[in-house]
Amino acid sequence: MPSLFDPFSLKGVTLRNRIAASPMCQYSATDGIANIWHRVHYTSLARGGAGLVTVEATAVSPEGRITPNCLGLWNDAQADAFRPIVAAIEAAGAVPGIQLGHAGRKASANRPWEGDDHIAAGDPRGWPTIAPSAVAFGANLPQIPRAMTQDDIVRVRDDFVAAAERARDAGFRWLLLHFAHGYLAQSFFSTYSNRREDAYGGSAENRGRFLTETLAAVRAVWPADRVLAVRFGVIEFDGRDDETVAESIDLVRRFKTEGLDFIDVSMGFSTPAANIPWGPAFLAPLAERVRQQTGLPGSTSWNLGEAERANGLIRDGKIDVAMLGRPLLANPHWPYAAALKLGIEKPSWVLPAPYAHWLERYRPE
Ligand code: 536
Repeated sequence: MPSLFDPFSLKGVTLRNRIAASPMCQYSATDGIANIWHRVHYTSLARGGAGLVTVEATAVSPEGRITPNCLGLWNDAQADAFRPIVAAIEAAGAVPGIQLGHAGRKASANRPWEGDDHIAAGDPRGWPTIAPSAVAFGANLPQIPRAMTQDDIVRVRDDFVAAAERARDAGFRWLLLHFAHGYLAQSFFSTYSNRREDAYGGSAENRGRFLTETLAAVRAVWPADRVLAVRFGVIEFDGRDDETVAESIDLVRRFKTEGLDFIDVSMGFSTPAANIPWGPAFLAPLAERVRQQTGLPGSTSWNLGEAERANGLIRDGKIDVAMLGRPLLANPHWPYAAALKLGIEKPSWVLPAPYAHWLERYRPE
């Protein structure tokens, strides 16, 4: 079995190791355009040694942003702003990836450090939200969304396709569709948010239809030699998990039929009533199950950020890639520190030659 520091190849893409920077919202853009902060942030993650650097949830349309400060990819100015970031990630030896999403009923929110709630009605910074049904998330996100028409469904699917084309042309090599965390795609799948009586609601197959159609449409424009991945919330931790997980695994099998290359296992966040059993690598057993029952390579995240733990998950064949978020914010150089902890003698496995050469005979205290 491979270790955390063995390369990972899928389609025409090779990661130098199994450490991926998870997409992490910076909420720092104006008009959805990446700026110097994003350049610093993503360059740091790549420079620190991760194999894959995934740009944060990027909205496929203005109304699909979580906050007014989210990145977007619905126009060419936004696409152009990503080009130097793609180049910087590659120059530092990592593969550039991007997550595309639509926030659905969780859109039009204040930043986490400015309330994490819906922007108040009447505030010109906010906007009307859309979702499969006119049901609010509740708690801090009380805005009632407008139920999407069939035309809306086609338009949002086409927005995903147009954004994927721009991501392709900007040079991203790993595309991660955001089908998790209670945002639009997840909200089609979840019965908490989907009360539709047409072909997009009701049975698990119908609730999965928007997701499979969007995936298939994106696959048609996403090059065959690049990776198409989905982050999917396969569990809610709401006491109904046996049924949810079984339905989710069925749906991931359909994703595979439509051309999915890689599954990133996450949570639904569809209800404020969830009771999440936070703990070290608590989603890894589920990721292993999804990986085994679908035959797709996969990853998960959440509390993997200890070298022996992350390495053990790869060694045991539970996951193929470890998605790290907060550990890389705390220390972008986590990969090098992890390599030293795991006794890897050659820094050139982790870092490019201009650094590795000098670090060959130097060990930080
Ligand atoms: C989950 N989050 C996921 C987000 C943005 C906000 C936070 C997303 O998918 N865009 C999260 C919860 C707790 C800690 C870290 C991340």
